[in-house]
Formats: sequence, C-alpha cells, structure tokens
Amino acid sequence: MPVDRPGTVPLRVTDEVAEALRTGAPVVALESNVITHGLDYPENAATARKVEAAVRAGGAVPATIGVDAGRVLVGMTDADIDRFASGAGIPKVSSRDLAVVLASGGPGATTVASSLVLAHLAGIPFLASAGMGGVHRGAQRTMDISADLIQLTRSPVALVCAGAKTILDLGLTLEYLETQCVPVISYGSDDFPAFYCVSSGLPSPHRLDDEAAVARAVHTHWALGNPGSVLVATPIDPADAVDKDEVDAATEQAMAAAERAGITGNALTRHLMRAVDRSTGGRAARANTAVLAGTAELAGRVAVAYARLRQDARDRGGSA
Ligand code: PSU
Ligand code: MN
Repeated sequence: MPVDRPGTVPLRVTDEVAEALRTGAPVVALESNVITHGLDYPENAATARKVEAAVRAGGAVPATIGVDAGRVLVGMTDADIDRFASGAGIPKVSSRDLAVVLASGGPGATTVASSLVLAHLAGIPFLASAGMGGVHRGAQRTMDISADLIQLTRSPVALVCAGAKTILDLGLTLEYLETQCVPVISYGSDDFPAFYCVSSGLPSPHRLDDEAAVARAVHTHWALGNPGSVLVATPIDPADAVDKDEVDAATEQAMAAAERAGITGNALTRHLMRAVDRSTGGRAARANTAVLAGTAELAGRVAVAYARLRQDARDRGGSA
C-alpha cells in the first residue's frame, strides 16, 4: 500500500469526539475560518463557544476543525478556540491550501471547502456553517467561484447552512449545484435562504420539514453511490434578519470599492463581508452570529436523526 494513500494525514482528535465517533454517536464538524476571519475578537471566541453549545443543544458533539503543526485538529480545546479567535498569523486555508499548510507545519483556519475534506477524513458526516461560498457576482468576467462549491461535489459530508452568502450571485450558485448534482434541500421553507436574509427570492429545488426526512435523503444520496455532499439550507430567524435590499446595495458599493482597490482572490469574500458589516452598523455581523448558532443546532438534530437511522439499519443487520 503506498504511504501517501488518503487517510494517512495525522489527526489530533479530542477525547470527546473520538469517543463519539467510536460509538456511532452524532458528531457535527464546524469550520474555523468564520471564527478567525469572519468576526472580531473577542466576540468571535464567544461565538465559537455558542456555536458548539448549539450543536450540543441539538443533541450532537461539536468538532471544530482547523490545522496546526502538521496535524488536523478535530475538535478544539478552549485554548485552541482562543488562539484561533485572536487570529494573529493564522491564514485562511481552503482546499487548495491544505496540503501546503499541513506540510509546512503552520496553523490554518479552515473554510467550508477544507473543512469538508477534513470532516470526511475524520469520519464525520455533517458540517455546519453560517453561509457557504458560491459563485461571485460578476463571475462571468472574473471566474471567481468559491472552492466550497467544487468541494461539495467531492466530499461525502452533508453541509447544513443558511444557504450561500448574500454577497454572491445566488441564482448562478444554484445553477452550479444543479449541474453538479448536489441536492439542495430547504428546511421548513419553500425558498432558498440567503444567509443574513430569510429568502433569496429564489425557490428551493426541494423542501423538507423534519430532520428524520432530511437524514433519510442524505442517507439515500450516498446509498445511490454519489460522491459528494447534500446541501441542507435553513433560513435565519426573521427577528435576526437584515433587509435584502439593504444588503444588496451595500454589496454593490463594496464590490465597486474592492475593484478600485484591486482586491481579488481569496481576500475578496472577507473584504465584502466586512464592508457589509460596516454599512449595516454591525447588524450583518450580529445576523452572522445568529445564523451560525441556528444552523449548528439544526445540524445537531439532523446528525441525531442520521445516527438513529444507521443504528436501526445495524440492528436489522444491514450496513447503512
Ligand atoms: N469571511 C467571512 N465569513 C466567512 C468566510 C469568509 O467574513 O464565513 C468564509 C467561509 O469560511 C467560507 C469561505 O467557506 O469564506 C469562502 O471563501 P471563498 O469565497 O474565498 O471561497
Ligand atoms: Mn474566490
């Protein structure tokens, strides 16, 4: 067997997560880039803990993902969370960056894309995030399409989030997911949600209203032999939402400013998100926090339903 076969990357799994994985208890992976680069210190450290608590409230064990010293962190200690939240010198690490950062031993905050890769390596079937990356507005010209979308076609880890970030072209993002055979399920809503906003104004391809039905759909997608993810999108609580027209206007302005400043590549998402935070007087950042907790809690509940379904199949002597 070649030594560089998949699965030989060192993992540092916390005792709690290792025990849950060993016994088939529900586990939900969480990304760390939103903590390190999406919110300010120290509120982001409090948010990271709140998000872990939300996964527990849903009935599952949280496993915040990152990389450090050549190892994959599967589950973070309090000290890890504080270090990743204070952020100094911790780069954003997406799928393309993973091998280089792991091999050179530096720390890295993982995006949805790289967290999908690592959750799969660790054997965790669910990842929760507030909003994934997608097709950027103007991608026809810039070709800026998040690796989050590409990774959804490759990693068999279901993603629970509030849809893609409002700063993106959500219509094109849905087109991409359709072309690439990634099922999109809105939980308890007819529409595809839009992160800070309850609705993108676009209908969702599928709607399901309870977590057992979502778990069955996820299970069946993999039972069909599909190699990738299932996207489970749940809208923000309307009480926490920001008005869509306001976010769209702020995004247009922020895009024009980014173009003038020559900001492109992996710095663009953070730049746009922060500009929208500023022009909404911090309401967008508060909505981001609310959405992180809401999606984490649903992911916990779906992971519980999925673990139950697998246990039932084992009890019947199957291999689900
Ligand atoms: N910046 C933020 N919040 C975020 C992200 C960046 O203020 O949540 C993230 C998420 O980690 C997501 C990633 O997976 O950005 C996508 O980045 P890109 O569009 O460069 O692929
Ligand atoms: Mn990009």
